[in-house]
Amino acid sequence: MPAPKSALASIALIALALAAPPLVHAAEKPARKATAAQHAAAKKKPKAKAVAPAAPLYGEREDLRRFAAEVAERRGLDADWVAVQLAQARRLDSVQRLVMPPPAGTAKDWAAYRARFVEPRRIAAGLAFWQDHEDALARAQARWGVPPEIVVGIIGVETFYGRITGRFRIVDALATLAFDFPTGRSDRSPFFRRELEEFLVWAEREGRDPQAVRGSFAGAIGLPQFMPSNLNRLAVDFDGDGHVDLGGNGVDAVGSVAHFLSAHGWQPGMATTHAVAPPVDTAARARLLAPDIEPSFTAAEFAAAGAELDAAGRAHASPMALVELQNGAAAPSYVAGTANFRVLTRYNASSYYAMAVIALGDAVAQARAATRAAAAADPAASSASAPR
Ligand SMILES: [Ca+2]
Repeated sequence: MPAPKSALASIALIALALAAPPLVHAAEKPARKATAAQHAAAKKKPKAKAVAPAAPLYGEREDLRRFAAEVAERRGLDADWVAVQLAQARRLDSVQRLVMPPPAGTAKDWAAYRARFVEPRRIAAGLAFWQDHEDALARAQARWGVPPEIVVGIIGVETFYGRITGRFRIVDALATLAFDFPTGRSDRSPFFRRELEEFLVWAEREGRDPQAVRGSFAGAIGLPQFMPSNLNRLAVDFDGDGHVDLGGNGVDAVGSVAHFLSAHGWQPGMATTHAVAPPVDTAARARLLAPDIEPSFTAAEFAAAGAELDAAGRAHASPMALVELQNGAAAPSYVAGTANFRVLTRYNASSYYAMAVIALGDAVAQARAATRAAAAADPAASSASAPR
């Protein structure tokens, strides 16, 4: 049961991400949630190919040829190179299926979603990632004010610290969504055409073979699953080797995630959530829930509506959102989301996503504190590499 449930949750997340404005890259949702389904699809593909014909090549299709010429002209790329790259793209049925919204009536389940990310193996991997990138995480915090546990939470939820970065060829995924976006949901092909253009610009600049780059079905790339536009706009060369490499370089990934959040308004020192008991009165509760994740009410307004914030929430100086997380058939959970909570949803337009990032980051931070405390209590038992 857990598997189908989380797959549905994933798909729901994708749908939310795709509904988000273009500046919000589609990664988070699609990337993360996509991964399980994506993996299954990617694994099945080769077997299916033995008997089924290969996915159709875009080849000489007129709309792609026109697009190639426009991109080359607009971005100063070699027209033949662009045309050759796009002609080799393939339309993937699996990408068209994965981009569709979940079936109507699919119940959201925060408890099940959380359990998928906050589990021992992912926490252990997060602990190792934190120790391996301690300096980069500290530098990112000093520069952009984003705490390590938030960066560690994002990279863990996105790709399990690089274990699941997506197996789709980016050129196939983006061409499919740019030129054969499935009917039956709002058309986002203009967004994906822009991303395909940005992808070609990035590959050319970095000297990468566009045919060899892989990622999520939605076109997200690397440890932090950046969409190509964000790769060009917000990714940083944080280890100073002259390249932005989010595929294999954890240091660049750390800096890029922190820079992304900072660029979207992250406020150093502000909590992401405060504990809250929602108003018992259903009309008052509905009023607080109406703006969804947009921080809209002061602590005084929460109180006036009958919501009970914890002490830190009562002292919070800027507006907050009452965030409801459904738990399937069980009672929903609630938190008060701050402006920084809203910033996390810029990465992936879902409150469930933001909560998973926070919960995983907290779990890894606790594991790290416990490890350090144990090492401090018994230095002889710990190895020379134990964190200090
Ligand atoms: Ca670098």
